[in-house]
Amino acid sequence: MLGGMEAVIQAGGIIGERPEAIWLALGTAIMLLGTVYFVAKGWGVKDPQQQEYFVITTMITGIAAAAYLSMFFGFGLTEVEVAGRGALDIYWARYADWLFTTPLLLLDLALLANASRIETSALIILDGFMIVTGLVGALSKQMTFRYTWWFISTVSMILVLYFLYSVLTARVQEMGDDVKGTFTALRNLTLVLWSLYPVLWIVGTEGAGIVNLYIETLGFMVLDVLAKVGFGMVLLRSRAILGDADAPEPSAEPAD
Ligand SMILES: *C/C=C(C)/C=C/C=C(C)/C=C/C1=C(C)CCCC1(C)C
Repeated sequence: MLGGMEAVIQAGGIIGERPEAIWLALGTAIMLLGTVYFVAKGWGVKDPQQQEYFVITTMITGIAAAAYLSMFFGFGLTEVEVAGRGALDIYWARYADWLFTTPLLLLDLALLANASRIETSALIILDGFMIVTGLVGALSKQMTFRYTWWFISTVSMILVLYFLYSVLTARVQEMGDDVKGTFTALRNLTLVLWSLYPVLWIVGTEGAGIVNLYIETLGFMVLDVLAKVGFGMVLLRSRAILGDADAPEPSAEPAD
């Protein structure tokens, strides 16, 4: 009881010092709830192919929950002295999170589309390059360098998204309606949400500084929750994964 009170007081102190920490706390809670939900939903799954999706998707929200908690505690936070801008607060733990979670999201899509090993590797390497160059940009001390790395990272992202739109989409065309429908929904979700990350970065504190850290942290939290928990909800509840037996029937077929 006393320990609980102390924890609440301490959390209050963190939010008092860093107002954006409220969104990091909320992000931690939602990612944890998502993780628990996916574990519970995947508990009885016996089919190894189905299990794969549950394991990957649960890891995504689990990693994000840990990253959000570390950012809330101020562990995943550093200051970068930027010429003409002063000391910027940079939450580097985001990039550690994304370096693992974005390849896992792509792996879910690649499995769904039955992509080849080489296609999956190309996608994941390009994605890793996007996150690492974004991190270099976030840690650079000159605005010119920061914008240059942002541009390089954004070009990589466009290639990743184009790959989803062309190569993986072509693969899904020969598959059943369940897979096609689920893949298309998740692909479109990914195209829209991922495109917003570089926009938020460039208008936020890492870039032009039009949007302050409080709003930026809220924005990234909403994007992360939709791109991970929202993505997992669509995937793990779909008939594409569960098959006809386990997924809810859209309408009952009368027996003859
Ligand atoms: C769950 C987390 C997800 C889906 C994160 C996605 C992140 C990106 C697509 C980030 C992209 C970036 C750029 C394209 C340029 C600027 C730096 C980044 C890392 C924000």
